[in-house]
Amino acid sequence: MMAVRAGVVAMVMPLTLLSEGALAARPQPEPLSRGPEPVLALGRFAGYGHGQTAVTYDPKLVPAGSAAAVAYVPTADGRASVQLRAQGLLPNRKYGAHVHTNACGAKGEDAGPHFQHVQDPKTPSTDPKYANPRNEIWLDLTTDGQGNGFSRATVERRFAERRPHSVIVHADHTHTGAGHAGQAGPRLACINVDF
Ligand SMILES: [Cu+2]
Repeated sequence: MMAVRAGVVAMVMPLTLLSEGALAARPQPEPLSRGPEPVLALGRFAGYGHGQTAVTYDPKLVPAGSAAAVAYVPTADGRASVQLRAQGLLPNRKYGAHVHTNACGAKGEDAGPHFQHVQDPKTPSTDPKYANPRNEIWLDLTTDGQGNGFSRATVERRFAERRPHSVIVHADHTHTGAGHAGQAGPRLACINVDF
């Protein structure tokens, strides 16, 4: 415990000194050109309610009290990474997950369709030309023996004017064949993400 605390102090102290003393005396460097800020959503699953980040619609498969984190990290090459981490789900189970257009609501359907870079004129979109993991963001995961899971997807084009608002967790891994591409069974849970 003491060693850890000493280590943290050692890391923080020079930064404090720099910001208060040395840095102020120097000419300020040119601001770095930066992309959009990363976004992190973090919540424990519970029933729907105003301001609830993580909503479960099926507590048997996504138990109340289990948790999820979604990170959206723009990268220097103009793309972005989306990561989903879940904790406390059922052990050794496959879950589907995607980025959806709307915020979480009282029902799973409220989150709307999958976010698509190029929008399928037909709804629901089950054409693999549109419903595929390059045009959509798929975050399927398989939990370990403790019910923990992780997945990551690359977003080829960063979200701009048209932004998604949630990640939906589904009962099955995502199908890919024509006629049912993108489908992954019932909507079990939803995480609001301010992409
Ligand atoms: Cu979905």
